[in-house]
Amino acid sequence: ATDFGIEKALQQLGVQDMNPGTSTGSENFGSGEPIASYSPVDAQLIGKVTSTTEEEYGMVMESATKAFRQWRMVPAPQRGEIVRQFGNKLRELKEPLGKLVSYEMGKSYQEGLGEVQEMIDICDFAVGLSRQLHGLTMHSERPGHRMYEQYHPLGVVGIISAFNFPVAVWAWNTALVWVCGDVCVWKPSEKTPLCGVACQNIIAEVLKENKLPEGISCLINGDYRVGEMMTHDKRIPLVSATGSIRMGKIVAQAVAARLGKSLLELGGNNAIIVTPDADIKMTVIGAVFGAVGTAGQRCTSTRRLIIHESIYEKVKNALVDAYQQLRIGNPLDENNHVGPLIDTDAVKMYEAALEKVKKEGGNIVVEGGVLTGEGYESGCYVKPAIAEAENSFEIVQEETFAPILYLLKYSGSVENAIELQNGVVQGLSSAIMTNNLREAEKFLSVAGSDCGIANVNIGTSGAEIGGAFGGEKETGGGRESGSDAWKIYMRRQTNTINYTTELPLAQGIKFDL
Ligand code: UN1
Repeated sequence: ATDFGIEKALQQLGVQDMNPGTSTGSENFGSGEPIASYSPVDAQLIGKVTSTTEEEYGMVMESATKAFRQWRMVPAPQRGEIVRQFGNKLRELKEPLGKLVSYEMGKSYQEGLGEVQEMIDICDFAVGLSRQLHGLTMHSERPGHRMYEQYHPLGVVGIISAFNFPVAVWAWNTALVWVCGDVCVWKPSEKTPLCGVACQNIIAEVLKENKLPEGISCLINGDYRVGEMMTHDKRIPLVSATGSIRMGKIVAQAVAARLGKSLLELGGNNAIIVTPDADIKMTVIGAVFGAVGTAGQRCTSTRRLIIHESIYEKVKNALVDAYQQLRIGNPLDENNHVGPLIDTDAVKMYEAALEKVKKEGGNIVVEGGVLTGEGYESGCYVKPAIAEAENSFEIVQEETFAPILYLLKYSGSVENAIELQNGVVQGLSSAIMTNNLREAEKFLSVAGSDCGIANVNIGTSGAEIGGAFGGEKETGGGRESGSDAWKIYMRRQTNTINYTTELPLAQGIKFDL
């Protein structure tokens, strides 16, 4: 791995062989059990972090709670200035951080850089937002009264993120958290803890340079037990969690039991509808990138293609051709398209899914398989596969975090395709490939896609930060990133002020004393 500059990147990011996994910004703690991070690229040990003990968690929460009282008093545009500085540091460290993302998670270096770019972009967005945390002014029904609403900071926000976007998901949340006047406690995935340490080092430096209190950005590490400390903690009004539907249901119930808020961004089962009017060349690019990008481990990855019968064979053949061109290997080598899965457990799930689709009657058109031999020693490299299947298959209804694409056939009008597309429990991303205006508009209409993201002539993945990101149904309903997603990080207050000497009651009620 040294040939790809990993050692130097780790050094630039301040990541050690052994890292304290708990941090309040200026203080780092490390007495819990170590978590080792092995690269799926070459199975090398990259480094270790300690997991957060209950006592350390208590120290973090004390720090965060205290920092919040101070941070909320800093005017929002000045909070934006701190986020601007953080974005600039990310610009300086884009290459090493992109490299660490690629090496620890396994996505291509290009995608690692893209992920850091998303962090930079959300910082820019948040800086602008820091002057636009607007509420409305309404007309009171009473004379001499003024009514308006305002948004105030909420408190300590808990962030639980997944391995597949080990740095960007935190940033989409925390850049907004900070301009909104909140502080964050972040638990990254235990599969990518060093990305968490690297990010915490970057923000800790910005906070130190600005003599800001520790606790504005906190890091904790560990498995679900550490996550549970946050979901059960009444001092955390909002928990933002990205991950599986299974995890999301546990988090949502724990947080709801204390009437806290959760922002959930869970699994997808994203489809592209390919109609007779589709541009086949664009369809193939969109579908292949959607299915094999990040080795099929994005929550927006394309899992299903719903193809009209009249062009089914043509699209299938074009895909098979395209899959023959794919180069699988070290993601730091820019000649490769597809890197490894995150670990050998993920490989087992990929293999089980392929077995299951065959058992349910599916027909494999591009064979999968685990790669062995030189360059594939980690055992995490798999061949992207394509199977012809039915939407009703159990395995097609599930989100398998791997590069397996299911081809489904539809006949008749686009409504039939929309029904298949919506016929899953997940509701994250969706797309239609068509040059037919009626089909496109139908797909976007009230009777169209039921997903949080619906695209025309674009694939399902690669959403921009400017839009609100998230999905419906079992995807959890949360929205992160752009548009007005910031509102969930604030508490809302309606204010009515009477500037007369009378006290008229609303609804015309008379109450004379
Ligand atoms: C995720 O996989 O959790 O739309 C997020 C995309 C990325 C985000 C994916 N911007 O593919």
